[in-house]
Amino acid sequence: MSQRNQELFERAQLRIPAGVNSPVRAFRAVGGAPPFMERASGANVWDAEGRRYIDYLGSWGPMVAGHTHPAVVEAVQAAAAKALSFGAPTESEIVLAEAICRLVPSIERVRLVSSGTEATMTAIRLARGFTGRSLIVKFEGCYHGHADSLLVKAGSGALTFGNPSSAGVPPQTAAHTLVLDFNDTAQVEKTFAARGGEIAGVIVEPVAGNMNLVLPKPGFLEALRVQCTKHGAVLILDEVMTGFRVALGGAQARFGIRPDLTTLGKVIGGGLPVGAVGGRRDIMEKIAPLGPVYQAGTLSGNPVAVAAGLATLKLVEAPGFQDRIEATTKALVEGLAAEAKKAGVVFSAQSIGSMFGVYFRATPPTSFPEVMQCDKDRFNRFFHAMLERGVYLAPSAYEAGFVSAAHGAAEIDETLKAAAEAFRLA
Ligand code: KE4
Repeated sequence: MSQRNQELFERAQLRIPAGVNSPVRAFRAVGGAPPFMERASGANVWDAEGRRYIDYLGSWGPMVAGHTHPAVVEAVQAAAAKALSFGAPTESEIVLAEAICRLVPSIERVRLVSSGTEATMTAIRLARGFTGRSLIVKFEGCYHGHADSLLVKAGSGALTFGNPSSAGVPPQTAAHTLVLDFNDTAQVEKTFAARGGEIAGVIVEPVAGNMNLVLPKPGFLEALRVQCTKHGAVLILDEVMTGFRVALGGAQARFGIRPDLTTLGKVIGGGLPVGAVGGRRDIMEKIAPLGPVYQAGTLSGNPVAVAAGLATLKLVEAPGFQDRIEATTKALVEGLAAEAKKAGVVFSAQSIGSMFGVYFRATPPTSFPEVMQCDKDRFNRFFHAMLERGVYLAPSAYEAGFVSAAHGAAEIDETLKAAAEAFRLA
């Protein structure tokens, strides 16, 4: 740990709990102290010591076009020079709403908010308000932000209510959340058979990225669609992470699933605070001031943030953008697996779009229990060996990684060279 970073970390902890404004940044999962970042460009970030890293975090997803893309910076500067915020409607919000509806056809109406948490919190409130029911189904290992109803872990046994996974969430709140096993289609069908009439909605990451990357098994998402339709429950695809990243139209386009509601974030803000909840017109028209489901936000649709999002979406939908970034990500994971094999390390990796997962396990996990079998300690040693060699991976064995359009053959080669050494040290 360099001197300057250490000083900043100690100073930060005097005024900010754990020295960070979001828990995962504190490096508690991987150990050690986090480098404090100072500037970024393209595929790279530099810390307070001027050390450069190839960045596979990309701010946890938003920086899909690469850091400080000139078109995005220019759009932000132009918007900021006109106004920082109105708290009144602007044309740019209409343009972003129209773009989202065009790129994600299941979204007929959309409300902009300022974070993914606000989007998912609103989506479950809409599901409850629309159906008049209270029960929400989520899946262990999926993360949807920190709204009370979603900070719930599996209770004992699948059909019992959830237990709070955070202090401060009343058991009465957790009682309205049922936590099932991701990819367990039979369990979903059994749960709906037993309690379908009570279920307001199901919220799922269509491709899980918060327990590391776990792909949906064939039939799993389809079963959610069938059961929600059959029992009148609202199917919410949380595409905050997968939106515009696993495909231009998100995971729903890639897997051919039409949800009732979709939540978005990250990419649609291009690094600035934007979230969105959208979907079926009849559900969205339940939201205030049209309908009885209240929701609001001082900075919702902020013109500077919207400008960053619009400029990013323009880049993302350019011809060939998705194919190129998917090919780069594939080259990364195939190269990592090859280096691990040469080093004789039990390892696997996979990617979808420009999201990827690395696992110290012989095959990619297909469920939360299988993720838990990964060798976390070995990942942590690998993480630090890569960091020391100028490669910044997500600081947890249970997070996905992200490639941007600014990553190219040179970055992949440099990463694989670092990995060749890091695997021997892990
Ligand atoms: P935010 O409130 O952090 O903007 O979004 C919450 C959220 C909702 N849904 C999904 C699928 C998400 O991945 C997230 C946030 N992702 C984490 C990364 N694991 C954000 C990083 C952090 O918490 O600092």
